[in-house]
Amino acid sequence: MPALPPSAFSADDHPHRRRNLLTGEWVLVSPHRAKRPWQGETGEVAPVDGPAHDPACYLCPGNARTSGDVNPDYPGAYAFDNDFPALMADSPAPISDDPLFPIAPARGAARVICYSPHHSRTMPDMDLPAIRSLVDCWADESATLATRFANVAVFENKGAMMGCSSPHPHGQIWASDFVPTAVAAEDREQAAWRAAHGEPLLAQVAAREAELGTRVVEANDHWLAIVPWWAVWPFEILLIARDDVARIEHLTAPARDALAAILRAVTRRYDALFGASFPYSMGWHQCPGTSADPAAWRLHAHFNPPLLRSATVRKFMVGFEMFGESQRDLTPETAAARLRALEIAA
Ligand code: H2U
Ligand code: ZN
Repeated sequence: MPALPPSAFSADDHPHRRRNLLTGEWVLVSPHRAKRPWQGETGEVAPVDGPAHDPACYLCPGNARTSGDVNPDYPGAYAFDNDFPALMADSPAPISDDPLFPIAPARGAARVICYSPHHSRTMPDMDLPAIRSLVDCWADESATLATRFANVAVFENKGAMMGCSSPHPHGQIWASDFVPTAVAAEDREQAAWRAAHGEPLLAQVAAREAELGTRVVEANDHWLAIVPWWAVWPFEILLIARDDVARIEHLTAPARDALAAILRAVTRRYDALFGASFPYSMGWHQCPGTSADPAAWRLHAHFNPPLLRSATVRKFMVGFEMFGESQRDLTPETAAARLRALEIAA
């Protein structure tokens, strides 16, 4: 069959691949498959007013954790050493030079962050001063851990679907003496971009996306939330710092206030999409201590939510995605338009 001329191509209709400039990986987009009828409901969620304190919760103020340690009566965000850490500061180093069984040392620290004393309020239900307290906690933890470890990974698993172990809103930090694979890929790609184009990749992405608007979900003076060109998850969001900042602790006070506002707005849009508390895994990416080019870095957070069609129907990364490359049906532009169109309370 003869190939159609390039002018016949439409990104809304025809399968194509898009390259993720942060990782170098490709994603297959099959937009015609999203034209199946849509019957999902959408709308604002009524706030679920669960209890402020649960005597059986390991994370509530004043309660004992599994280790027996008692949480203080903390007023805002509160961080403590994970009682079951995945990384430890003093593990002995393995010794082997067998090329068939490569092995490397792994040392670090793991912390848990309770978002607030309130047992039931997730980010979209927290008020701005409470979210700002969380941002300050992330920044302080990141600064302290960076003096001892090469990488500080700040993240949140939200919802049982994403493996979150407690309803008390919380996140985690894993600091490591090595740079994990995904951060190393972004370090390599951002350095290569700046070498070739003279500017940080995400500075250029943020400027162009703000101008185009088609993939923008929320914006303020210091932050831009987009469904990126290369999004893999149906409603994936990339939250980019618009100031020239590479680490959380370097955010100014106005940028921290603006971050609290955009976090609330983005998570409210997420909850409004399917009228239910929206699960995701959120992770910050910041310049590691051993970066090839710190000036190429721009602080950002990824929100990877699993949901596709409703509060219960999720996208599975299986088959072609697992053994070939990631694939999506809904275009990032359509996902951004749907998130943007939702009515949310200020
Ligand atoms: P996740 O919900 O993302 O799994 O995070 C909860 C973390 O809290 C988990 O890593 C820790 C678990 O080890 N934890 C404690 O450190 N102490 C406790 O008493 C309960 C849970
Ligand atoms: Zn609790």
